[in-house]
Amino acid sequence: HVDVVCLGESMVTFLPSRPGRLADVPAFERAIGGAESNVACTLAGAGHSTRWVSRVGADGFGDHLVRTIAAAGVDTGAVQRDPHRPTGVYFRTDGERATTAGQPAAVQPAVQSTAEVAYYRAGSAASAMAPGTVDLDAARSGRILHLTGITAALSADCLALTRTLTAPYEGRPLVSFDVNYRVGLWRSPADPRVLLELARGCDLVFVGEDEAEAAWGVTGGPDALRAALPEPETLVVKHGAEGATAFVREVAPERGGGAAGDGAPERDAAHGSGAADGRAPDRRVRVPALRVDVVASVGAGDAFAAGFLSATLRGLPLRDRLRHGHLLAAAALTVPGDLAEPPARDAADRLVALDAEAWG
Ligand code: KDG
Repeated sequence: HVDVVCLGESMVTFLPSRPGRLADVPAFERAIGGAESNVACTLAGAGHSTRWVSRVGADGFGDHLVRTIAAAGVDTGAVQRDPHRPTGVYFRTDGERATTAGQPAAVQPAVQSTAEVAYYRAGSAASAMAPGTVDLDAARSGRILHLTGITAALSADCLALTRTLTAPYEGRPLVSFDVNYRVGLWRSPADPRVLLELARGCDLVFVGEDEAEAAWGVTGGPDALRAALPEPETLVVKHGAEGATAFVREVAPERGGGAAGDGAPERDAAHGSGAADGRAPDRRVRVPALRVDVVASVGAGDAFAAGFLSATLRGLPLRDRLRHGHLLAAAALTVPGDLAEPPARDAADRLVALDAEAWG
């Protein structure tokens, strides 16, 4: 088994040469994007074995994606080439948030200030991923399978594939799901509430408070979200620039340290929800985000997920899983592209071990 398999569409991304509106930016630089391959690349950089499962065109952009993601240390052997459909591309601007120094760190806001995104991905090679076209054995070959709600929005086939992979089956890996509500992908009659249904079938879910409100109309903070999503063993609710709250239902004591590693001020020992419906009570930990000068927020949510997953694979306590998420998000927030070089593991561990004062 590899540590993590990430499945989803990646695109060649065009980053603006300067701030401004899409109508005004004169030149763009080529980079790569794709929430799931971002997670795979970041995890590979953090020392984990990863595989990316996807479909790209038999074109130069497809070559570039596969080459770049493989060069990051990710296994791309299960990526299919589609001779009939192109690789998706997208252009974006940074918006106000990215040009204002002193902004606090944000964990991938779903609704970004004035940033504009122009996707050219309808009918892409990846939108033809389906239960019958994807190598399902490869998709299920990790200790963790990481998916996002972006895939569900790409086509009926992609939604069917997401349903297949999030349904219960014998020997299922731990399924991680980042809701990743992308407003621009849900303009058709499709209803983003399907993301709530999909998330319910997963073991670990990442969701922003803002996107839960925009996609599902769920308001009322992390406890309300936990009430709406009681099934996943782990739920991570992101509060934009403020931080994140994780809920974990633990039947057995946590591996790798448990209470000794969890700072008391950030932790409620037991959280009431669950007891009434026969589920074990939650542990609930809230950890503030790091404050950094944001260069571009895109990719920060993926880096956060990668940090949390890496620490989960290492059996670290819940508080430290969140801190590793924030640390990698901070790295991604301070570069223009989606991907930042993660700090070496021992450096990351030292930063995560800093006291509560350093962590706000
Ligand atoms: O999380 C970053 C992604 O949003 C970006 O790389 C592009 O995958 C992408 C998407 O579909 O928005």
